Amino acid sequence: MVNIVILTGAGISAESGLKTFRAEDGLWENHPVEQVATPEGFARDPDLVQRFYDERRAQIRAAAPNAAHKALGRLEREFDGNLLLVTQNIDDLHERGGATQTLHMHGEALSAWCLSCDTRHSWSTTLRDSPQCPSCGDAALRPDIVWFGEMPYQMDRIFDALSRADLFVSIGTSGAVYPAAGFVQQASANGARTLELNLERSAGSHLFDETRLGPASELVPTWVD
Ligand code: BV8
Ligand code: ZN
Repeated sequence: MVNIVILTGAGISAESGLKTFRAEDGLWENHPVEQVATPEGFARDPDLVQRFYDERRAQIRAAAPNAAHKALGRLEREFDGNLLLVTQNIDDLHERGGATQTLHMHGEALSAWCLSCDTRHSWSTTLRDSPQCPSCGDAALRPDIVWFGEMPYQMDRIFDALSRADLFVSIGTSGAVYPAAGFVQQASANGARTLELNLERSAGSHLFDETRLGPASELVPTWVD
């Protein structure tokens, strides 16, 4: 049984019209994203952070999955080995492209987390207008997103899959953010072959057995087929 782990980043959704982190000036209303996407930023100015994610959600809803998302959805359906699709992205384009088991290690823009009763709720509109938790009624909802300085989700499951991987494929990520940027080394250390599909060389390109450069909407379907 062949084991594959795939990691995707903002680059796989770029051709769907969603901004990446590094391409733009990385600012939100003149605040560095690293300041907005943090628990301190949320404590300091929750309304600014909610506006940031309202905007991201609106862009996600207006976006459509591209050929790369659809190719990975096809791979999940047709591949007869073990496939783990891990994404750093908070959009739902993998799901709308047909993938059903996507692991969102940095959370999801369309999910809200209640800090009072620790429940999660799908969140299609702004919580600024209705911050009450549907379960407990407290106004304790925050974006269900892993901010800088917070522990990404399901790391044990990811590390376990990397320890057994025969192939690790990284798609559309700059290799700037940890722990995701370290996955290629873990996979290599466990004997996996490593492949990078990216528009340009990334901070981690030298760590891969093979790097193919180009848009994900071309590279991913070609690789899947
Ligand atoms: C943690 C959700 C510890 C939010 C995100 C100093 C050194 C090393 C590490 C650190 C350090 N200081 C701090 C850290 C840790 C920090 C970190 O790595 N910081 C970086 C900036 C140095 N990491 C963390 O804080 C993580 N947590 O470490 O916890 C801990 C331990 C114990 C207990 C508690 C805590 C949490 C990080 C998660 C932050 N949240 N996202 C949101 O989305 O709003 S990160 C966010 O940025 C994304 O999710 C993503 O992960 C990252 C952006 O990376 P990419 O996805 O790669 O996007 P990017 O724009 O960078 O690159 C796009 C690529 O696509 C480019 O290469 C481009 O060429 C390519 N591309 C473009 N178009 C296309 C394309 N490719 C193909 N086709 C195209 N068309
Ligand atoms: Zn609650």
